[in-house]
Amino acid sequence: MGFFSKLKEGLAKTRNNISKSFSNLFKANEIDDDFYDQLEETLVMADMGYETAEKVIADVKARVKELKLKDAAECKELIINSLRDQMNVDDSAYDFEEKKTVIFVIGVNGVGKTTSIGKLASQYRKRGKKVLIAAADTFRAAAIDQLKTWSERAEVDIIAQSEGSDPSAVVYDAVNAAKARNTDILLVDTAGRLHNKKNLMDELAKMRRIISKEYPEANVETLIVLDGTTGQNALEQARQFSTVSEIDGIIITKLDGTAKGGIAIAIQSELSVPVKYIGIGEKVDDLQKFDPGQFITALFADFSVEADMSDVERIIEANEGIQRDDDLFDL
Ligand SMILES: Nc1nc2c(ncn2[C@@H]2O[C@H](COP(=O)(O)OP(=O)(O)OP(=O)(O)O)[C@@H](O)[C@H]2O)c(=O)[nH]1
Ligand SMILES: [Mg+2]
Repeated sequence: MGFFSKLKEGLAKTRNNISKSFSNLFKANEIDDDFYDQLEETLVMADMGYETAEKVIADVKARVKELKLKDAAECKELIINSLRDQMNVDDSAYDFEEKKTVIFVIGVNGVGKTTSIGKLASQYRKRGKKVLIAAADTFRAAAIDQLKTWSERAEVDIIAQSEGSDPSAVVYDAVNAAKARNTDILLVDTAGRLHNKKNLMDELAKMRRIISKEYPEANVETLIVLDGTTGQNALEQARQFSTVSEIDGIIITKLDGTAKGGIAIAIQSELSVPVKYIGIGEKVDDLQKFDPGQFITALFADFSVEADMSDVERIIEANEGIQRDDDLFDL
């Protein structure tokens, strides 16, 4: 199954929620205050958040006025397009992949940091990059073993020390190995931490200092991993982390099987940090660059029984430059 089909399947529960309330929304005949109230409720119920809902509504109102629309059903595409616009990712978001880069992967316990590193390592390696991973989560021996398993699966080298060793010492070793081996991308796995655990945040800062001292020519990219099944909590985590740490991008995991997939839209729309990758399963290929057009198409694939497919096709067409999986049209 291709990534798009899997994404579509993974978002089935979210889509189910949305489908019902969206269909109801368009049963209204006129575009009036009630319609907008109902739209707000629909978006918020779908975990897209108040801020996003407000932005979409302002946007839709302006377009409705401009196009002199009267009929609620005519707003369907406007809403979908506006949601997609909320998620635009800047072209420069992935520039780091082409540089000598150290990627720090941070986040709270169990969100999918180690798994995402394994998947990214494999994908970068397959693209011809020289990849190295560093086991800087030294809290548990199991964490180091888990990363070793991923390094074998991804066929990339790993730098690790024993359980309980100083994470900064691991980073120091890894940086020197990266320089000696002419590594393109060094991925650093870190222990799960909360933004308010000062010693752990200090530890992160110390690891960063080692990089700037030992490997100043490297680009540093900090990615925070958020668990998509936790809905608004995920958004809150990203907010709080960004007050104490630099964050260059977000990885949203576990978008398979959650009913809270709308959170991806809220995160992208409400934080000034882009969502760069999404995870939709535990296998190595179940992580890809976040593609707003693809995401929206998957989310609204069958939102209204009476929607003609041309709606979806037009949305895809409006999405210039999106990667078209062959199965993207397999709606
Ligand atoms: N379904 C699904 N499971 C995922 C995804 N990403 C990670 N997981 C699972 O989530 C669990 C936790 O993943 P880890 O990668 O160990 O998470 P972590 O953030 O490294 O956890 P700690 O190191 O304990 O803080 C594992 O069982 C993973 O297989 C995903 O996209 N979808
Ligand atoms: Mg881990």
